[in-house]
Amino acid sequence: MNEGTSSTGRSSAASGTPIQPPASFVAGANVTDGSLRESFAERWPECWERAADFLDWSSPYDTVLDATDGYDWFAGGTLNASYNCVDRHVEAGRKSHAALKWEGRLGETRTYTYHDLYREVNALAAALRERGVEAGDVVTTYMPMLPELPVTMLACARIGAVHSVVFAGYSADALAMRLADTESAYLVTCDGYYRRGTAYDLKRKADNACLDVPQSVDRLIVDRLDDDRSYGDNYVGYAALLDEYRGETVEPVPRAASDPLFVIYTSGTTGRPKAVRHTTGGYLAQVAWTSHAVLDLGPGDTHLCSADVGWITGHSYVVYGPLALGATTVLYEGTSDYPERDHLWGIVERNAVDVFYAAPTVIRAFMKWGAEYPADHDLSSLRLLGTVGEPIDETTWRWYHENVGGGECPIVDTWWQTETGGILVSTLPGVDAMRPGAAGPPLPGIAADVVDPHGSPVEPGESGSLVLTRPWPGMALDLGESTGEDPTDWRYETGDAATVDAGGYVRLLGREGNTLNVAGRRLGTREVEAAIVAVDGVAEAAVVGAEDTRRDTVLYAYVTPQRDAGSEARLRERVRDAVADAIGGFAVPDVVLLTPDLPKTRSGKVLRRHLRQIANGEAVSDTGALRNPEIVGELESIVDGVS
Ligand code: 6R9
Repeated sequence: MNEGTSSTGRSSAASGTPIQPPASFVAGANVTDGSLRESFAERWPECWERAADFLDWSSPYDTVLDATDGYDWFAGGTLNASYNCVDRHVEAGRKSHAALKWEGRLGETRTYTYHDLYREVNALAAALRERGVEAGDVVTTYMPMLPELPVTMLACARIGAVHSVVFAGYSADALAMRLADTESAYLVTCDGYYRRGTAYDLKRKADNACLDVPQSVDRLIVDRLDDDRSYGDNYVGYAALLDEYRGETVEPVPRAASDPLFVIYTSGTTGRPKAVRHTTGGYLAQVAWTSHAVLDLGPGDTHLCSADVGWITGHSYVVYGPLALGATTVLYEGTSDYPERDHLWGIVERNAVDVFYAAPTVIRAFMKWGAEYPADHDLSSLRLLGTVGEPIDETTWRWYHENVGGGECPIVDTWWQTETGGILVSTLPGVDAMRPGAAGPPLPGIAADVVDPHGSPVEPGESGSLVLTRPWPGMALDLGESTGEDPTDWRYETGDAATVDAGGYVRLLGREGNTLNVAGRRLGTREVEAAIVAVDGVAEAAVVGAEDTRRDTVLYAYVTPQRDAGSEARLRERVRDAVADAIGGFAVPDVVLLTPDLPKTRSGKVLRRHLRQIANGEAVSDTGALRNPEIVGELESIVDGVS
């Protein structure tokens, strides 16, 4: 195995061989110190000063971690997130640097320098304050990917209000549930949005949601559709209001490090959405530090994260992380395939994007459409690629590495959750070798184990549950409620199944419950999926277990073919052969279904729960978390057709 630094980083390496980051990347990387994990471990928890140092504090903290009553990170310190993401970059002479670039669905573009952002955030903060918003109040937003969204988040942060961003694709009911649950009396929304060139009404959904909650809701509305519609008495126009306050400034309100910065709901992969609150100090330190150390961002870099701001990934790595570091963040309103399937690559080219961060589902869609779309664009500005949200199989990883990164960009496969605030498991791109399919070791300062049902660490290569065994600054407030304990004696169960290899690399196997017992053997469905996706002509696959009449497990593989995949019968055969070769005959799916798509959450995660119900012939319940509920009926008739 070649463990040395290669000059180009080309991935001619055979499966399983670690790939070193290219020397050209290492030479300019933010973090190149190979002993960081050890030095953090030796100085834990004081090591986390390193993250706090990325921020400007209004008053210094007394202690890095106060564990006397829950986990209070940077206790005694105060700071303001808006000051850290905006003002200090203006003060440092970077006022004319681009903070935020935006591309709209109709091809419009807007650039906000740090100075522009400063003016917008101050004006809105002044307006919100005039309307009665006070520190600690919850302000809800309900809008698509518009620059007004990060502006609103930062304006809230400036006056100490807590934002609750609700994804624009959610229904009126979902918005009402969140408004009521947070007792939020303020809503910033917009009239509508464009999807594939068609205008959709958002205001009607906002109206209905507000009718459904006990409190009265003060509403600002952004005019996106420009259609001269009258909004009625319940709404105040955002643009006109801002014009009134433009030029006013509002002193950033110092917040305790442990004061909540925002509330966000989990996406429903595991069941009912749950409210998670993140802190001002610990969270911001964690996302700034990981944006620096993992995404390798700094002032002068342009970052494109394809996640919607409505998800935690958008909060942490579209808004707070890049802006805390003074980088440029790119927002786009469209989908990645409208007007054409090269839309995202055009954005990368036009904005000379340095770092690109996307979910495997997005990358698999590109793989399905074909390499000609990225090949049509000059992507040479890219320096680093990242993925998040689901396990990325080796085939997709290699496609991404070659066709987007030109074989020259390291890939960081970053594991984390809404509850963790920021990235916790990943390679450091300037330090660690990449092992396609494995996320990497826990980051410096993070302690994790893969354990059996009794809580004992499993042997290398064996699957178990991923647990985090020490708190970290970006942990959600609600995770730290166990009190007075020795912080090295604490654990958080992530709910993910994983293996860890002898080198400490964590390989994620999906949510727990995706591990099956087939013919007396334990089988991670992800392993089977990885073998299937490696087959030529396969774009995506999900494998679930159903029970037959004898209560034995029957494996169902739902396989989405690529364009031009050829004969269906031959593709099924190739799928079966590939699983037999990669894992063994016992793992070969009993049923291979070719499907046009898979049921996915709005953030693109495959919902295997529904696939399991369909395979078992059960009624599919609770499709509220689905982006494409119509696929359920299609899959049911495909399954009916074979059984
Ligand atoms: C950031 C985010 C969290 C769940 C998590 C895990 C899965 C995230 C992953 C990954 C494998 C990765 N997940 N990153 N699985 N490899 N690099 O996605 O938050 O929406 O809360 O989902 O996503 O199952 O537990 P969230």
